[in-house]
Amino acid sequence: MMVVTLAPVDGLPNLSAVKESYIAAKQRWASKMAGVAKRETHSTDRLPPGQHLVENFPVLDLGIQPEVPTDTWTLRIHGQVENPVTLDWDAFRALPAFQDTSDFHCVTTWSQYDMRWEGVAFFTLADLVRPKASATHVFFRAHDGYTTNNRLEALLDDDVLVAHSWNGQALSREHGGPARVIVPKLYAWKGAKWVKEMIFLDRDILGFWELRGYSNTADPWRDDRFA
Ligand SMILES: Nc1nc2c(c(=O)[nH]1)N[C@H]1C(S)=C(S)[C@@H](COP(=O)(O)O)O[C@H]1N2
Ligand SMILES: [Mo]
Repeated sequence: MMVVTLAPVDGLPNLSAVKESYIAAKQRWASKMAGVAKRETHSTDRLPPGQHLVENFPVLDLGIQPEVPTDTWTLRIHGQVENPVTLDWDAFRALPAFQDTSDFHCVTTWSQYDMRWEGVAFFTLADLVRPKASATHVFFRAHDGYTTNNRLEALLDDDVLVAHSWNGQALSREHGGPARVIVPKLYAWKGAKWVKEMIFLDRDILGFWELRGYSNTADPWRDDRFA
């Protein structure tokens, strides 16, 4: 079993300002990692309204599938954080590994169950950069020019990660390799393929689809597709 090490609470900056919700959410994640707790589910209806189940893994992009070699790959995480970082591939892969199986819901109505992802938990990255109390949102940029935004709280869930592998294989280029963001409880456009930058913000900034009429909240169980 994987050993989960939590950063000591007194190692957190400005503890009084750290949101209770961060700590509570992190505890849920840690107990899941330790095998004690099941993941939180959003609903007892596994298939959200208006979705149909597929067995294949369709590819959706903006017509560009950038080739990003791992030897030049970097992930820059900055903004409203105490410790901005730029990770190269080796540094990213040296972070604690996180594996999770989750369902995938695309706004174009297909869903696939039991996608096995492996990568680095969003919590691990958040612990590394230490969000300031002012951080409320995260804006993501990708190598194809795509952007998307999320509420920090939505990312502090026990199933959010930056994935480098899917179903035991290195993530293919068409599916966003070397690394993509997965936010299972939201429509899949909220997870950037070919991710290169995560900016913690003290306000919301809309991303590519959010600017083009898609819902900013993107909750599949509320059929929350369009703004
Ligand atoms: N960089 C980038 N990320 C992206 C997209 C994109 O066009 N570019 N499309 C989004 C959409 S709409 C969906 S449904 C999923 C599709 O992932 P897939 O192609 O692996 O199925 O990626 C999301 N992330
Ligand atoms: Mo999508």
